[in-house]
Amino acid sequence: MRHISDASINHFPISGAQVGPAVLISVVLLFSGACKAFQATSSDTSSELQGGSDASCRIHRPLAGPTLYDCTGVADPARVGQLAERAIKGLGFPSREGPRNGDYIFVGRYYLAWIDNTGFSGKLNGLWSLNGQIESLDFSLSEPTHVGRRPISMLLPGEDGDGQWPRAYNGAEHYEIPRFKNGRHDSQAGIREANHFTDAPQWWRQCINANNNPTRWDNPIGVSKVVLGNGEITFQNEAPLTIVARFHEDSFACGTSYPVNDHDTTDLRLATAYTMYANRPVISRHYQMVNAGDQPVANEGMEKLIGGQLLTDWPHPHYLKQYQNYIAWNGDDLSRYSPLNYLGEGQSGDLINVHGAGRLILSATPELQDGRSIGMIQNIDHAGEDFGICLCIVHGGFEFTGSVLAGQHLPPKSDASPSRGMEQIRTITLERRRNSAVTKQISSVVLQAEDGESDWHQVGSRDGNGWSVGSNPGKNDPGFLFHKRSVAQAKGNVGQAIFYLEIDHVDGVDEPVLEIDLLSNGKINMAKKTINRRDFFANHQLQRFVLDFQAPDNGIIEPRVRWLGGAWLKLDAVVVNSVN
Ligand SMILES: [Ca+2]
Ligand SMILES: [Ca+2]
Repeated sequence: MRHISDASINHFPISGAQVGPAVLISVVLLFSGACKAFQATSSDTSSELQGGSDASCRIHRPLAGPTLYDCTGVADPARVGQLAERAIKGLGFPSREGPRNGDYIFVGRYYLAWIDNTGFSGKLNGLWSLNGQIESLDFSLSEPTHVGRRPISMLLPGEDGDGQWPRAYNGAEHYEIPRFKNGRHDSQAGIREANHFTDAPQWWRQCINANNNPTRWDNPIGVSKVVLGNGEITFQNEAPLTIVARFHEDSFACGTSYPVNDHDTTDLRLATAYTMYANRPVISRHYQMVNAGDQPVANEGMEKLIGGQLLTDWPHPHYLKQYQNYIAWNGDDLSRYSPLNYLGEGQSGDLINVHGAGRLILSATPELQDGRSIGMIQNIDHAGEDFGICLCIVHGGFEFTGSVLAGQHLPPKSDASPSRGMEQIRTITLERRRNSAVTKQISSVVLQAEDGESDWHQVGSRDGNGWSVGSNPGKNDPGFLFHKRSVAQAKGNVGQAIFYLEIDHVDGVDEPVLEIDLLSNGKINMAKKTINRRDFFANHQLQRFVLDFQAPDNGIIEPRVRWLGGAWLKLDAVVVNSVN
């Protein structure tokens, strides 16, 4: 595999632990039509270019933490920095994996976006809808917690605030191009990125998971560039397409340059860009193939770029982001969709719904609502291209799916100049409410662990703001750290129970330490999860663990935490949020 980006590693003062509130605003630059182009960083793989004129965006370039492009028009830059900080913290990622130094945050009137450039290549890994009100700019979608409201990303990574990546996707967007050898489908080409797959089939994991060095989260992939325009900023990336999945024993090896036939390869790159707008609730996604090698690319038929954005987990969609509820094709009129039962019960294969081109709107709510409705437009329809949705149970995501860049024919490079194919654009639309319908409130109950006595707690003791149980292997019997507390629910409510937990040592034996579950009316176990020691990211740091549910009947649900008898653990609170 060719790493264009290796030279840049030493230039970023990367320290994953420094993403935080105090560092977001340390350098403020202003660019406008009068400013000259300037180099953004000391890196030779990332640069900024002045595009149009009359733009007025502030650039906050912190010593640590992502570079912030503030195009909101909000007078107080600290206000925008606070929004970015809340968005970053709300994802719950370990500092190395979340928004950090080397990455970009864009903020306009209608959205805040995390463009990842460490471990991923110019990828939109977080997207938050904003209310468009300059005087009181705020998130459109957030949920109650026991310590204020948490903004919720419209994309899958970190949507639950528990620092989780999609289980078998590279961040919030995937790309793949089928490759053929010996007359059969041999493998997939794509971009090798940092994420690791958990329960994907082995032929996907073998290449993606080959590099398990923690430093894989530190590096840019390919070459990135930021172009400052007129009321818009474009985040570009160009990265090599190499083999990322193998289907046969004799398939092309992981990381092989793009095979153009059974024997020859070429340096084919995927050039992508996101254009973000200061005053429009849309995002343009650009795709282009670039041949920087010596062999011609002559793709036919199925040889096209397959991919799309990951909106939410599947079959566990975020309770406020059930985009499968309502759908509109080529118009504004949402109709009930819900092709599958909640949590995909009975689903045996991926459910795909695609058109050749057009406009698609998805909504969790019957009327468009900021942060809970999203759309996509694909204009061009080359032979065999399509776009739509996949409720993909195999890879674990609800995605905008389909394909672009079909039938690309690219000559080899000429002298030093690569040949470039045509550019194709998809438009992501952040659909917004167009009437004054009242939004249904989230119902929220906070259960503080420090409240109650032995009736709530079988083991442990009050410990400041929570309830803890000490490590005493071999002596303590397992028992409930928290139980017998109920929250009323109406039949059909969907929601999430959020457990705020802490451990003393992450680095001990990686064994099960806790079980969390949810009972309905004292008997039906709606959801259950076993938590291992190394599911915690850091020592003595509060971390969210969540269980999704749909109430099967009117009555009560009981969130429980069962200690398995080994490790020191502390519960701060359990929050139960739901909507109907
Ligand atoms: Ca990253
Ligand atoms: Ca507490």
